[in-house]
Amino acid sequence: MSEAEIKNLEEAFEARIERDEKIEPKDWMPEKYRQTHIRQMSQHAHSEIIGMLPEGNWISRAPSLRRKVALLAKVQDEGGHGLYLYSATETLGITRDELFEQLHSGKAKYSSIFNYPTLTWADIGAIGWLVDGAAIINQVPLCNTSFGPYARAMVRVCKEESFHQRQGYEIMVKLAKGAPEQKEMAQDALNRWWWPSLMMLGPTDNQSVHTAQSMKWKLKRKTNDELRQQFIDQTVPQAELIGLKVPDENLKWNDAKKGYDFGDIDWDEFWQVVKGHGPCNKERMTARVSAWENGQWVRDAAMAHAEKQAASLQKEVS
Ligand code: BYC
Repeated sequence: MSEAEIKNLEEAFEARIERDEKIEPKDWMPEKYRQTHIRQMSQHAHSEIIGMLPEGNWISRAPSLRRKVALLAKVQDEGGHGLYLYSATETLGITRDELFEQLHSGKAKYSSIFNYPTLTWADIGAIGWLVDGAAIINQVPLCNTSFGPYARAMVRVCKEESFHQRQGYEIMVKLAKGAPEQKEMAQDALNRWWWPSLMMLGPTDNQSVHTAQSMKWKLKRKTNDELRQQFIDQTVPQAELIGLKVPDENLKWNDAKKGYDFGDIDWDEFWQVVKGHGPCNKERMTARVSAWENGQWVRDAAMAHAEKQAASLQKEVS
């Protein structure tokens, strides 16, 4: 294709983005748009799958049958989100095997938040309330993202995330209103998960390498800092309502900006975790890789069954 032809295609593409048209898998798109989507969508899929691990840890130790059923459903939903997102990413011309290879070799990232341990039952409450809460704030704008399959996957994901957030907050409400030891447990979980939840929304806008281009392509509809501010403004009153204290001495309502001012985030900690040196990075990857290896016989059996079915169908036809 000549340079002039490519330029025409690029202009037509930018015009479609400008008109808020959805870009579909078979449409022409710039290679960088395709690669950026593979990067973000696959990281999102990996986060869902790795995110099942810290919570899965508590399924067998949930304090009641009702809590166990709710947690089981939540973790299953996350498996489902991973599957929609892998399928949506595959429409961009990369295979599932390649995506898993990128995760297992450490080439692809997944969310920093899942490298922290779940030490008590209150952590399950804190994850639902804070982590799913931050995820909803990040993902609602993604329902309107420019790439069709990602936007459509996000609609269902967000509906399920809102149930996840409620089940988490409900756990926190119960603990905060319970015995002093239970309230203490809830406060301790909030203390440990608050800052990592703020980090989860990504580096500050002046440190974010991808935001400017992703905003132009309408992949991202809000910047990392905008999402973080929204998360803080939404969550602080929820903590106050149940008598818990957000662990930030500098947190203060700012009437002029109609939002909270907040303390400094420890970005060194964030980058350490992203680079593989968080408290549970090794544990998470080991669990993930061994699940993949131990599941080889299931994939082999499924393939053998599919081949057998195809062969017998072929026989019937001929
Ligand atoms: N962790 O230029 P930036 C869930 C990386 S799952 C690790 O701002 P971008 C849930 C970033 O990838 C929630 N890495 O990037 C599941 C980039 O590195 P590369 C997951 C991070 O993409 C189970 C570099 O830092 N949600 O909801 O414009 C239970 C520079 O960053 C992180 C999604 O994935 C991080 N936190 O913005 C409960 C949502 N942040 O790729 C809940 C979709 C940044 O150049 N993703 N990095 O090597 C996004 O919205 C965006 O990708 C981000 C980052 C806001 C995360």
